[in-house]
Formats: sequence, C-alpha cells, structure tokens
Amino acid sequence: MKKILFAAGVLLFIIACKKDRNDEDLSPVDLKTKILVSNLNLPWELVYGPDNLIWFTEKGGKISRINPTNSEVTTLHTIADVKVQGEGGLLGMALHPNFNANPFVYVFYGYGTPYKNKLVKFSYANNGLSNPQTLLDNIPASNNHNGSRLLIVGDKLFITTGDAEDTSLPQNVSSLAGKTLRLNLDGSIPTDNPFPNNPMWSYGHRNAQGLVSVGNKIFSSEHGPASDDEVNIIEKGRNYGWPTVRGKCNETGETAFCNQNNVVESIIEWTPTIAPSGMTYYNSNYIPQFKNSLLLALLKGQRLMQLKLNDAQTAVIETNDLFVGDFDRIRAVTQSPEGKIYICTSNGNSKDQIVEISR
Ligand SMILES: [Ca+2]
Ligand SMILES: [Ca+2]
Repeated sequence: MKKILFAAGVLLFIIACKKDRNDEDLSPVDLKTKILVSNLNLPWELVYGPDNLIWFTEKGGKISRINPTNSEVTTLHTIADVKVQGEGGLLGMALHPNFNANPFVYVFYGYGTPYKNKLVKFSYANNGLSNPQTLLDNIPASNNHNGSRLLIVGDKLFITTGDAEDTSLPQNVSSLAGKTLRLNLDGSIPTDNPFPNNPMWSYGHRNAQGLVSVGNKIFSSEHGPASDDEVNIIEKGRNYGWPTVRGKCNETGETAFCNQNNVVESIIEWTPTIAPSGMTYYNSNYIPQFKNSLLLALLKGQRLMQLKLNDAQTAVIETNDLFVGDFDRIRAVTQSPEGKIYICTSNGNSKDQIVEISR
C-alpha cells in the first residue's frame, strides 16, 4: 500500500510539474499598435519612468511626460539655451536609477556659437525641472553627427558622441568627439576609465544613436557613411575603426589598420544603409517572440527591427522587420516593466508620434 501511495505521489508531482511548464505559454502572440499622440515636434528620446509615465524629449528643447493609459501629455520644462542646427538640438536623456531619492534628469544638447554640445543634469520637483548643472561641455558639434544616446549602468553614465563631421577626431583620444564617454553620476571622471582624467571609454565611432545594456555588456548602434551601418559591443578602451574601417575588417586598407589598432569589428552591419537609431533589449515573456532580442529603431529603414541574439549574447542569429513603413522614420524605442513597447517617430510633420505596441 505504501508503495502504491508513493507511486501515486510521484505521478501527481510529475503532472503538477508539467502543468506548471504549460502555464507559461511562450508561443508567439499577435501585436497591435495604438498611436498615443501625434503632432509632436521631432521627439528624440523616450524613457519609461518610475512614475509609469513616459518621459520624452523633443529636439527644440522641450521635456514632457505622457501617460500611456490616457495619452495625457504634460510639459515639464523647455530648455532655453538649446540650439537646433541640422541634426543637433535636444537629443538623449536618462533618469537617475534611484530617482525617488535622487530626482536627477540627464540631457544632452547643442548650444552656442560656435556650435557645441553639452551634458546637463537637472533636478526634478513639483512637475518641473530646475537647477541645471553642466557636467560636460565644449563637446564638438556640427550640422550632422552629434550622437547622442545616454545610458546609465549601475552608478556610471555612458554617452555616445558623433564625429561632428571632422574625421580627424574619432581616433584622437583627447577629443570628446566620435566616442563612447563614461562618467560618474555627479559628472566626475571614474578612476577606472582607460585613460586618467579622460571621460573616453571607447573611440573610433562615427555617429552612434543607440545604446543599451544587455547582461554585463553594452551594445551600440551607429550610422555608417554610404555603407556599413553597425551594431557594436562596446568594450573598455577599444577602437571601433572609424574613419579607416567601416563595419568588418574586410577591405583593402582596413586589415593592416585593424591589426595595428586591435579594432573591434561590428557584430552586424547593413549596406545599403538603414540609419539605425534608438535601441532597447527585450527579454519579457509578454511578447515571447522578442525574448533575448535587441529592438532597433530605423530612420531611413522606416521600421522596427528585431535582432535576435544567441544565448551568449555575442552575435545576432536572426533579424525580423516589423511595422515596415507604418510610421515612417522611427527614432527611439523603450519598454514598460510589463513588456509593452513604445516608439517615437521623427518625420518633421504631423506624423511625429508616440506609438504603443502591445499584444
Ligand atoms: Ca566601426
Ligand atoms: Ca569593412
């Protein structure tokens, strides 16, 4: 009798385990889109805030929040000294990771004559922003190639900068242009950066506009010239090749430079170009088919692209095109803790929108 009861118990245990696994249905789901707001003015960055509102920048200098449940938009602040010039203006934004205790908002924007970029920290209180503190300024700027995406990992702030249309700058480790920079959250330079008293973390970049952490790695997306848009894995102190190298070290004139400078090759590249901008890393069960993928916003390519990663998160094993042409040029992408996805578009007309993607 004891043996029979034991066998029955084991059987029930196995059934229970199987049921548990079946409960987590990870089969692909259909997606739907909902336009939350139109008629924005070149929205550039989206950050899903700890207040469950989506914080966003517009290139002219405005910082606002939108409530994804009712589409209500509230403007927090318009930065007076933002200067729009070509691709430049108010670009990337990040919130302090412990925002309730440290309500700081980091933004990157173009200013002044001659034109430059700077990184500024604002304090948030009472539905507004005040007390701007410049953490880094005199970053080279130009009509084109200003970056800039911001990313906070732990207690460090990473910043992408463009080459400001001067191809002599990315290989010059003393210039702030064409770099991934790394600062402490108070703007000081970390003691474990590759060079002492230098915010540079990686160099040889052309114009990176996507930056996201995946496990203990950082991935960036970068605009190439007429060829070789790139996604890179950013490593401390490494050279990413621009302007000598485009994408992989595979052409005449590239291989010698790559060997001499220990250049990091892109993990994927696109010719013809697609103009990749913002990027997020998706690993939620909410949209199971996106698990372990980068989601990349494309301007010229006018779509959201899924880049499925391998288990080691070192390579792209599959790409899928989503919402092709539906929203024209897509600038940035973020996600909610629940797993919904939000994109903003950059068209310079009434189709400057924020769109929700859900199941
Ligand atoms: Ca490169
Ligand atoms: Ca190449």
